[in-house]
Order: sequence, then C-alpha cells, then structure tokens
Amino acid sequence: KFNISLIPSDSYCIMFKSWPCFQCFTDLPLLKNKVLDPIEEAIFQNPDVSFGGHSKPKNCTALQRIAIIIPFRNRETHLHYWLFYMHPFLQKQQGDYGIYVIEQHGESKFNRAKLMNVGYAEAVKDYDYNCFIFSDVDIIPLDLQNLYRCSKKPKHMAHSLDKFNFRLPYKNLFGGIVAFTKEHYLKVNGFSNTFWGWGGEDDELFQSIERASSNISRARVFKHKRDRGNERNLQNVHMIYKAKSRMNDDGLSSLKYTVISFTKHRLYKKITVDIGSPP
Ligand code: BGN
Repeated sequence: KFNISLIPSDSYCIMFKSWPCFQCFTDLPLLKNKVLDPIEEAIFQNPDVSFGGHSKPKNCTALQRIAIIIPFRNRETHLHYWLFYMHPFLQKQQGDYGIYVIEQHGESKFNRAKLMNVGYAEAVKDYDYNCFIFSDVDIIPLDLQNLYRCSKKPKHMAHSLDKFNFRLPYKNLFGGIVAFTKEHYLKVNGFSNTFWGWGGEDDELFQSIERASSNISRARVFKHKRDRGNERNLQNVHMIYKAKSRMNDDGLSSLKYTVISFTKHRLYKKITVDIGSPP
C-alpha cells in the first residue's frame, strides 16, 4: 500500500553514529526481510511495557508523566514500525509514558488537530499525565538525546527531518512532533478543531517555542504517498491569520466527538472516534 523503505541500509546506521546501534533495524536479522510485520518482534522485545502500552522506570519516580498521542487512520504498518522503534527508545530515556493512537472513524476528511485534542481529552481521563507529546505515526527520532519530555516552553522536536535534508524548511514550522505541558496545552485551548485536510493546523500554534539543536532533533520520516481523505486544503491558509481571534472558542473548549471504541492492545491503546465531517 505504501511506498515504504523503512529499513535503513547499513550506511544509514554508520551515518548516525550517535544513534545507539542496538536500535538500528539492521541489527535485527528478522527485519531485514521487509515483508515481515515488526509488531510481533516489538511485543517480544518489550516485555516490560504493560498491556495497553504503558511503561515507567523501575528504580525511580519520573517527574513527568507523558502521554504520547498519535493521530491515525489507515497506517497500520507505520504504527508497527513506530512501536517497534519507539518503545525501546522511550524506555531508555526512562520515561513514564503511555501511547494513545487516536483513529479517525469513517471516510470524511482527516482532521489531525482535532484528533490530537481528542487524544488529550481521553488521556487525561486515563492517567495523571502532565506532559503531552503529539507525534505523527511516521516520524522516528534518530538521537537518544532528543528527550521525549516537556520543557518550559512548548517544544518542537522534529525540525531536522531527513525528507528536508535535515534543514528547517521555514522558520515557523511546528509540525511532526511537538511537546506541551498540561498547563500550556490548556492555556492555548489545544489545537483548532476546524482544520480539515492537509496543512496549516500546526503552523497556527507556532508562537513562543523552543527547539533542541538541529543535530539532536534529527528524525526520519517514513516514505509514503499522500493519504486519500487528507488532501491539501488551501482554505486552511486563511484560517491561520485569524488564529488569535478564534483561539478561545475553537479548541478544547468546543471539542465534540463520540468514542466508537477504546481498545487496549499489547503495546498501545487505540481510541476510534467519530469527529464529524467538515461543514
Ligand atoms: C506546510 C504546512 C504545514 C506542514 C509543513 C511541513 C500549510 C499552511 C500553508 C501556509 N502548512 O506547508 O502544515 O506541517 O508544510 O510538511 O499547508
């Protein structure tokens, strides 16, 4: 279905010396065969992750409790690779974290930002999280120093992507992976609920943010074609300019959705939601 070239060549691993090599896909002979689905291997390799995809450090109490929220539709293969790669990564960083996959039900236009709001709303009911990391299902960090933690400011964690030759394509980019404390997310009323289709929903929340140095935030994006139902929506461009005036009424405060199912999987929780369709 997707044009996936997920398994880096050996040279890819050598290129990123700071990437701990046990995490190189190439270290796993099984995964050299691109046909295999890595979910079984991911389950096998992460016995300490509790059912439903939660993990916390054994010998200490983490200061941050982190909900990782992934907006989702029809990307099973990406999700399995993401889990395979990220569970060891997050455990190495001694995170107290849970994974929430928020799946948009139905065929209407994709609304990434609204799904992220749903993820927030559902995660706070599930555990006492104080940090929220919103991540695309197709981006994995390449450096263990890129801490999956919240900071004093909202944090952009994926500004150095391989698909942009590890350069920031424009200053206000705030997409891919972003981290908000609970306090900050409430303060900005979450993301907008009104961006249907591709583009702009992330740009809108670019304000006072921080970024790690670009070598630390190097990340890899799984190659794929644009999803059906998530075509670029040029109307979104106009909304960005009115962000401030919409902010208080469009976001967590106006969020409406219906949970279709809440399923615990071995390495994550999946919440399928009806978020409606564009007006
Ligand atoms: C931008 C998109 C972002 C996206 C980045 C990176 C828009 C709004 C038009 C001004 N913004 O072009 O949403 O994260 O590309 O892919 O489309």
